[in-house]
Amino acid sequence: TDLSIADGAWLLPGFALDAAAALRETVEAVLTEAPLRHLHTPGGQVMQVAMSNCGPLGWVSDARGYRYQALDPLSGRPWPALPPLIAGLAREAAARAGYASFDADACLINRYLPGNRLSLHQDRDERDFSQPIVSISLGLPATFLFGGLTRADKPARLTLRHGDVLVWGGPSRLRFHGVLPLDDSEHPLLGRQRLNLTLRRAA
Ligand code: MD3
Ligand code: FE
Repeated sequence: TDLSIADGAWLLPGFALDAAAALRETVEAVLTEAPLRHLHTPGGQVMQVAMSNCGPLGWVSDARGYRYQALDPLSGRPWPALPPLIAGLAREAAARAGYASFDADACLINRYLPGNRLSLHQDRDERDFSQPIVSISLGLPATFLFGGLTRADKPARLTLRHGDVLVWGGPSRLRFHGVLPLDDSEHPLLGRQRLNLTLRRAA
């Protein structure tokens, strides 16, 4: 059963469960072409969460700032193609949450190891904030924080489990959000990690 998290934001518990094993293999194949790496923030910090991308555009961060680009800076080649399995699942999830015809052009892959966190931030590097963001969680559970439209709004907590899908759109698209440090345990399919796929319309 779908849960309304906030205005325009939906949790679809277990929406990706049936596809999880195929998703894991698909992501592994992407990561052999575009390995996970620790990006640097414009402020000079190294991000705990390791990242890669697939699709026409990939999100990167370095001393010059945050942006989407067509080429993987590690290889100089285009990011791996967006696998139809991932694009299709994101489109179905968005439709279920009321966002018809979601057409992602960017898939960010986030890998959390025990202890890794993602500090509170907004996603605002995309061109069109009327397009939702779809996030697919695999592996170890994480405590997700979602705040309001200003950093000062005290965030609420939500556990994201293996196979859960979140859709953020409408008035919630620019909410502050983050992830608490990952607890150490073992997931039967993913081992000691959490993978998050975040699908966006960047351009
Ligand atoms: C709420 N990733 O990649 S996904 C990110 O679990 C990011 O890896 C987290 O935040 C993760 O930018 C959270 C859920 C999510 C993604 C985008 C959002 C929630 C959001 C954009 C607006 C509001
Ligand atoms: Fe985010």
